[in-house]
Amino acid sequence: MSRSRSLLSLSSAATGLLVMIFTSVFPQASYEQFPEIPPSVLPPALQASCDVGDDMNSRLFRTTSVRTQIQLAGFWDFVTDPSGQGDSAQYFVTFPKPETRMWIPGSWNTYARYWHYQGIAWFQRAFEVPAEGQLRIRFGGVFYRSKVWLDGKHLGDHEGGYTPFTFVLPRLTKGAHRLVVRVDNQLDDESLPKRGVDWFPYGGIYRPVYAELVPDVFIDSFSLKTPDFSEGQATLEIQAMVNTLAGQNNDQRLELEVDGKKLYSGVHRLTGAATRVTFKAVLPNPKTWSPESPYLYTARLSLPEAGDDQYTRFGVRSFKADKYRIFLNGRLFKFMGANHHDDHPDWGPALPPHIIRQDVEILKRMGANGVRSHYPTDEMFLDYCDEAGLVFFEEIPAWQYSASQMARPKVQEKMKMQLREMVERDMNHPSVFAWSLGNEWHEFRKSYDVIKSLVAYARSLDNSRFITFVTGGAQTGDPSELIDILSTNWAQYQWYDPFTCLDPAEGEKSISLLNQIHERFPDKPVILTEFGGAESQAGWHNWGNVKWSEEYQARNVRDSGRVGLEQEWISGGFVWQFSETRSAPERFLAGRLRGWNSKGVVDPYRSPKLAFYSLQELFRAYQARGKNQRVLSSE
Ligand code: ADA
Repeated sequence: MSRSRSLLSLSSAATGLLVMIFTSVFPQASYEQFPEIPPSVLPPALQASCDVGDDMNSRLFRTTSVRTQIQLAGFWDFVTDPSGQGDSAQYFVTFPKPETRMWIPGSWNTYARYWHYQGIAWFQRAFEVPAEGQLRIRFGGVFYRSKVWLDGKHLGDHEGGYTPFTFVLPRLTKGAHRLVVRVDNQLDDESLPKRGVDWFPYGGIYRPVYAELVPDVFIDSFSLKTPDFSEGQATLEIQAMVNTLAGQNNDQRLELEVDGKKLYSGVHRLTGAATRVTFKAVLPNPKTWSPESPYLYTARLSLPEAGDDQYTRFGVRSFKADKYRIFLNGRLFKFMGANHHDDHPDWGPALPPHIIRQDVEILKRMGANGVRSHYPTDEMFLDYCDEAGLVFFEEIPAWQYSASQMARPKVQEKMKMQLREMVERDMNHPSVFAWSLGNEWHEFRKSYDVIKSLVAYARSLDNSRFITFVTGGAQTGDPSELIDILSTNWAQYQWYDPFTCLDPAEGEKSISLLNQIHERFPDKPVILTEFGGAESQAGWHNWGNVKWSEEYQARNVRDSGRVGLEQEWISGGFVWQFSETRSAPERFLAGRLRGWNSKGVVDPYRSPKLAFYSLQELFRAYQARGKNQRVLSSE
């Protein structure tokens, strides 16, 4: 008895000693210090949005009240075509015996059988059109190249994996029709992203796809800007593309309602197949959108005589830069955010609505007010950002191009196309803060003229948002003059050097490099677009200086993030990264734990790592100090 008791006390003394050592080495890692997580941190709008109202499950609101829509999600016939014989064998006329039936939206790379498959694949499905008329088919996202046929007739091609594309078929008969899609997820040196990019090139029809019957005259798209507003009123600037079958000229009445109230009615002359229509309207007593109070309006644009309508949501808010500081609606704004990939071990990039919603909820629990992605994310994700008050930093997937790649006209053309498709799709989201031209072009100083023309192009698409590109490491160069915000990926302690450790001297060196940005451009805002990247094996703990441990990651994340919030001239940043994500096949064994980029602050299934709590503590402490509430005029 006494022997076991003394053993017990000996072991508890040893445990106590270990705990003492542990807590003195990692004072921030003690669980008692982690703030409690409230049951729900979502704003009321997000809590109420279970009823998405959109039968196509593509958005959080219905996009039309008059068009008949046809859901094309579901099982499609699927066959791979590694040798590329499908074109000459005319799979679009006679589809071969399917290898399997595949659930759409989805990616073949999430199926065990096609886990590694990069190549060509064919999809087929039949569907019913309930009445004769003009049919518009919309693909939300197909990775990466696609070719589409309807009833054996080639409709067109699309390149680019993250933006929607449509086809309009005049006078389609009532009854059964057959769609065939050829998809190729092989990347190369001129694709966006390029081959070897640090995320997985999941192949497939992975975002919502549907068709709808549209009248002879219909609204193809519409954007809504709120350039000026005061407490009394906001000016709405509307731009719509109205299409006319066979291009007849005619006059059409357009009406705009906001939250059910008519704000505009006017007749416009339509000329040719597609006419750009612009007009202004006044919204009285506007409520503003912000992370604390993300107020959203619903607008409906209609063609009452032609019998068409389209809905969008928008917010009234203004981001302004005043020297190196960013203000949202006149209050100081610093990012406390995370980089997000549309990626999940079970769903790949085809995040279903409940996972999107949960990711947004986790970000809110972390105390985040922002998100960044390397490419246009899922449209529903942006809808949730609008509702939850997460400010979105949006980019085209021009990732780590060399100067010679940037110099190729083909690459520039594709970059412009991606920019245009991204801006057209996402223009109306109040959450979207900036358009980024790309990430970490290591030789960007050699690409001045190319960058200049891309910046001018981006401004011509949308002059109401900041334009930027992201540098790898604290760097500036002459092209930095061209942009509104200096965006830089930075960590206080480096990760890739095999001998790196959480060494204060190394930290000071990185900070002094960072300071040089502000020394050269004292009047431009700086954002740490990626901070604190360090990989950790979830569940593996060790003394803080040991690479791959959760402690190492937590410390790097916290220290780097703190610099972004405490340096007056830095407008905060985004941790690299939200969850662990599957990396490119080329990187499977190159410094990537089991082929995944393990720098997530939550693991692939979204369980929190220590780094999540470090950030939560940092972000909440900053919020508690009320720093993001300082007003422009009192500065
Ligand atoms: C860069 C890059 C990311 C990712 C990261 C990493 O910062 O922008 O996409 O590759 O490095 O994990 O190394």
